[in-house]
Amino acid sequence: MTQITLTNATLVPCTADSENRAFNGWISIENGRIAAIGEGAAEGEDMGGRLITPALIDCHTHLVYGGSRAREFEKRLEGASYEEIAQSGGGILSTVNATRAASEDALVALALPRLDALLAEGVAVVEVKSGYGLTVEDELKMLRAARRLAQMRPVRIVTTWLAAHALPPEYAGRAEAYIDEVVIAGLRAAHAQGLVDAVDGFCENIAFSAAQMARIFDVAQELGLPVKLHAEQLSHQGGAQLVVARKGLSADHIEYVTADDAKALAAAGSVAVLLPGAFYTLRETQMPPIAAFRAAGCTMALASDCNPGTSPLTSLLLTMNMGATLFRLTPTECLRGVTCNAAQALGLTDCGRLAPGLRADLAVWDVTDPAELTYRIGFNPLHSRYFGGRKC
Ligand code: DI6
Ligand code: FE
Repeated sequence: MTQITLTNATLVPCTADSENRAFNGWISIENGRIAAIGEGAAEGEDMGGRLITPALIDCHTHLVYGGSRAREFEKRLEGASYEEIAQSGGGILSTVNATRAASEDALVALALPRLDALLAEGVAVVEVKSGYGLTVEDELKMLRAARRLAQMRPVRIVTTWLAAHALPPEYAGRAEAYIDEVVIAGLRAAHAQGLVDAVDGFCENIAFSAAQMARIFDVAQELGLPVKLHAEQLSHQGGAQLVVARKGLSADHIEYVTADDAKALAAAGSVAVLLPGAFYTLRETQMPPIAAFRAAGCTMALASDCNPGTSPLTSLLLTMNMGATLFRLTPTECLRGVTCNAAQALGLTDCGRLAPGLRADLAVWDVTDPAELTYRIGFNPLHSRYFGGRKC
């Protein structure tokens, strides 16, 4: 049995009862799990008062992809809109071409530096979506690449089927056939191969309708897979209400949700996943209704949305800062958004909090005030990271 105790630490458990109150104390780890946590002095490794939080969780990324969208970025700087670029065959489809052309090995090699950037800031769990293959085989290739990342680094990868991300040109005008032949057929294959943990879609006027997503969710639920949705990002399409009806894990982006949607999400127990990196990159002005989420008691998470088009972001610390500066979230909401609430958004109950019995996934920081994590810009105070009780 391996047992260690970290003592003289400033602990923020991120559990519901203690909220984000930081206290001086100790935490003991046994066999990769948190054994106990307490206030005051104890024998053990002196942490010098350093802050210990749950390791961070990035609950929404498109980490695996080929190519670059730097040229498109320049076009947008010159005034082209994201929708215009998408409609002229650029945008997601340019990443689809590059991802189809890349081998599985190449996709892994391209994703690793992005993953390493996240891990360097104390991340332990990363959700990774497919959605740039848009053929059965290329979508499966993306998910195999995502799964391989967990064998190459000390990290937990949660995979999501996002074949309903864009309509590929070979199916132009035949969205229903694409849904049957690629989205649903591929989902069944991915499930049979153990490659998929959840199902997502892009519910938007430039992508798929709520009715189309409902058809895909029927199959997800038949297979016992949880659902979530890119909903109400650029317009209001009814995606959030679909998540509610299916008791989905989360509705993501949701700049255009209404106060009624917020109440319904809270009642369904679905998490509102806020993605300030995409809001920032697209220079959106429609804010997600934070006051309505708070009033409804809706659980809010924050994620990087790391993707080559709308959020080329591989920093959860910067995501937290953007959550505060752009969306006016409190530092406490930002920290909970990338720990306990992000775990909830992934349906994980064994991580994201410091409590006995949970995985010992910890981040140790060279600061004492938890608000420092949100307040600083471009500064990484990570001291060390524990993954399943192992310092790495
Ligand atoms: N919403 C987004 O912000 C990303 N996907 C999505 O459905 C953008 C993906 C991209 O532009 O490559
Ligand atoms: Fe996304």
